[in-house]
Amino acid sequence: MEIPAKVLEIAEGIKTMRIRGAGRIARAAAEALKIAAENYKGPNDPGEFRKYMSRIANLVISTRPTAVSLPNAVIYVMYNLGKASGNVEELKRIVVSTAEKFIEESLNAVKKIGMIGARRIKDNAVVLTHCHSTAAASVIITAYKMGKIVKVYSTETRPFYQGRITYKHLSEHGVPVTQIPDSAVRYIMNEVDQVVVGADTIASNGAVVNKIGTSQVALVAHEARVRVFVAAETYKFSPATLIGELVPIEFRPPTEIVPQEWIDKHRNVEVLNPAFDVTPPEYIDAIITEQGVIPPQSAILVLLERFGWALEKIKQGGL
Ligand code: RUB
Repeated sequence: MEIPAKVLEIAEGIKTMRIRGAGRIARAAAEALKIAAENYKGPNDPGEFRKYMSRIANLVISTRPTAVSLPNAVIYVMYNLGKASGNVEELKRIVVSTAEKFIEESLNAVKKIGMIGARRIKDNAVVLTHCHSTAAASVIITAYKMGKIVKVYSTETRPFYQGRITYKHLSEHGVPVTQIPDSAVRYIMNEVDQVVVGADTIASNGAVVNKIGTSQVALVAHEARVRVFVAAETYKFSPATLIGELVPIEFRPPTEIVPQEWIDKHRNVEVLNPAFDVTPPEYIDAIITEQGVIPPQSAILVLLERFGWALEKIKQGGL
């Protein structure tokens, strides 16, 4: 059976970063599964429906490698489908309702993170953020509305300039934002009280994978004794890291850094575009989740609580 055009559009949107940011990617993935189920027109055979859904799941997961929120969203829906029995109509309903539940819980988690995280922001704080994270923005906007934030420094976040999205997002809520180039972070850090960033993936040892440059920001903050907070929903914790799997770092096309003509003229120059980096737990003061604030060293507890059920499957190579 053909894959519905809308599902292909979502997959392409994630790949080309029209849909970006780990939370939005996860919700888009759940939406793609829902649309696929609703549009299934294959044989009236539960086995065929399951095969079709697995094909969609693999397609969606293959779009971007680093943010674990993507496979976690897909696995959540597919695990519930795997447990269910019944005819095609019943199975379709399971996919639709679990996808909707994931999306709703995800949006609620971002709101809760805002409320929980804002309590950790000091009065009259100057905050620095990197890239564009809806979870980090939720903390910043909530704290601003509580009258706690006087200024936000937002890095431009080369090469994709997600800082401009942050600027627009925060400004729309009245937050005073100053854009700085990524290279100005150390210069400006002595004015900063707290750093708040998001996460694509959190490993069982508390290491945080986020937009390239996050680890430099955290290192500079550590040197300046500025506290670093990571705002992340619990579906950004990676169950595979419980058994020692590494988080794959996405390398994107060099044309996001320099134009093709430049590459053609400088054939002997290699241009690398790693999209994410890893910040070790020692440089992170706390992770703000929808369940509360934890030290990075407690990431393993979140993982066991949320993904304990997945361990057997992971060991068998099933996730
Ligand atoms: C986005 C990025 C964000 C996290 C968290 O990278 O690194 O900090 O995904 O975002 P990209 P959110 O632009 O390459 O997707 O809190 O919105 O999930």
